[in-house]
Amino acid sequence: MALSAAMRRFKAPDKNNPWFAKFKYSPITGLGYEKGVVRRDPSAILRIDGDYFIWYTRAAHPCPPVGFDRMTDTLPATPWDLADIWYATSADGHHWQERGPAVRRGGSGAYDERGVFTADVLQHDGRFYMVYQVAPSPNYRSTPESIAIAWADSPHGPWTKSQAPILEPDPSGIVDERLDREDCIEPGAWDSLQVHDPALIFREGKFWLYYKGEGIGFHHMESKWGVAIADSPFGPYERSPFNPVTNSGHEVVVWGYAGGVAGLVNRCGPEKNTIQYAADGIHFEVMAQLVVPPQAAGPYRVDEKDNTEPLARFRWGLCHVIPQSSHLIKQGNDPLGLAGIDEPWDFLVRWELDEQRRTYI
Ligand code: AAL
Repeated sequence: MALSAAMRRFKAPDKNNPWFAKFKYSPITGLGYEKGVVRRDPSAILRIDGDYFIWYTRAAHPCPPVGFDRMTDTLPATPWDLADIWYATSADGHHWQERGPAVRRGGSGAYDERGVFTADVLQHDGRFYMVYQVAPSPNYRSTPESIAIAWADSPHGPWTKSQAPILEPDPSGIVDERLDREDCIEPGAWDSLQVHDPALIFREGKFWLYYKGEGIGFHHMESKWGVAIADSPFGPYERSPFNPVTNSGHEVVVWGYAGGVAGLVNRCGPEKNTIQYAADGIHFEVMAQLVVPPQAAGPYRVDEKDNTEPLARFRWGLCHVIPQSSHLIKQGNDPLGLAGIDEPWDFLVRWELDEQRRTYI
């Protein structure tokens, strides 16, 4: 077969690479497209007493987002503005029942007054720890966003929130909150503007909090990941001196495997759309390059005893779909029903590995 140099680069390494994956997408019931409601950024999925549990950002808005210049106390700037964290359960991973709010945004003057969103939940020693993003009010273009934690004895709650965020942006850099990060007075560190998308992993007796950082003076799509480590889930968290631990990546998707940490690095940076692995949780290497990976994937986290291959904790889950960029996952006969959607209400779909299509060629 005649092969271009580009295709030759992929053929040999990816054919039998256990880290390589292609994906297929299908609609779900209960958390699909709904006018007036945003559902996005799902957590990893846990199985508890025979049911699957998922937590996600949910907002009911009077209109599609109006942007930072027109937002008010009730009009959202972005799809994830004025949001709370809700949860849903399912017996089969296809049909979901929305169960209500898990963690709501705080009252007037609270550190999380404008929004709580982008959750991940770790089950550890019989307890549930939820890490998530928080935004104060007012929330302008360049307002700092932080990471907080809540805990519960049952996946149904009630959840107790931390008194204060557990991780805040690096204090370097100066920007007027109302202006764009690129129009700053003084640039800061890679995570000086906002810390986002937390995911908590327990390894080597400590809590490893992976997060996405955005920096004052940096471009919008120049995000990277860092990690901060603590003895207790509530902190204090200490940033790794090696941060950032990736040079790319948007929503953080990480899973423990073989003593190390694997991750789906997507959307941003020179190594976007790759699966990476760090045996020590810090020094990530590219293991496979992907096409059309799920956006903000929440993978089903199998138990440690079933965690026997690289993608065991990345076989299926939910992800969000942003209707405006729906061409990304438009497939064949439009099984997700995207063609009829003309308004930007983000929603959740199911993704899974496409075992039939394991190579590029
Ligand atoms: C997401 C995440 C964070 C960002 C925004 C909402 O996909 O990266 O949550 O703040 O976009």
